[in-house]
Amino acid sequence: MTRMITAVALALLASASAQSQQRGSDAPSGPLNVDEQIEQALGAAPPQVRQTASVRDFTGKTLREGTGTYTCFPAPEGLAGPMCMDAPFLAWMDASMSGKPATTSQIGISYMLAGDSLTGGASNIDPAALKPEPGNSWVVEGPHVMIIVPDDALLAGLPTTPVKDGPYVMWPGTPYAHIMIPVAERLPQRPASAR
Ligand SMILES: [Cu+2]
Repeated sequence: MTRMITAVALALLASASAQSQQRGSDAPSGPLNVDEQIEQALGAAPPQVRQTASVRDFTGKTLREGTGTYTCFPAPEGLAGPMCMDAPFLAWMDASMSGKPATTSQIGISYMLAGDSLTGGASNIDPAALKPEPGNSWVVEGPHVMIIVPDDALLAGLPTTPVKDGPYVMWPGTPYAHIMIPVAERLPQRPASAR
């Protein structure tokens, strides 16, 4: 488990530092302290998960020991947002972040009830994209839940673009396809020229 998280951590850190360099003087001031990281991470969880979740940072360090099955992470800078995931989703996330084939034998669930960061989000078509580019379908989603399934045939029939009126598939046709279930209003979008 620790090794898994470390791999996630390294990939995310690499993305984060690339983003900071690109942002240059617009970079937000200073990193969050531990309490702020915990608070941000738990912001992704519903109340009952918030009570029991573990919190880790992207170096693999445990910031808060939990008693439950969910693990919450603060937002990687410039990408996505804070999230709380169960064990199958955590394993899948590690594979997707390190570019390995991501499969799961079980349903995996991740809460992102704080939504993406305003400076985060993701390309809906390219799992490796780090920022909005023309045509890469970058979406800054509001509060949502994500689900991975063992067999992509189960995704058939869902929209494959980030529609605004219901669930859709992110990263369709890739090994990293998953269901996005928005539960509140979508956030303002980042223009493709944004740094
Ligand atoms: Cu998400």
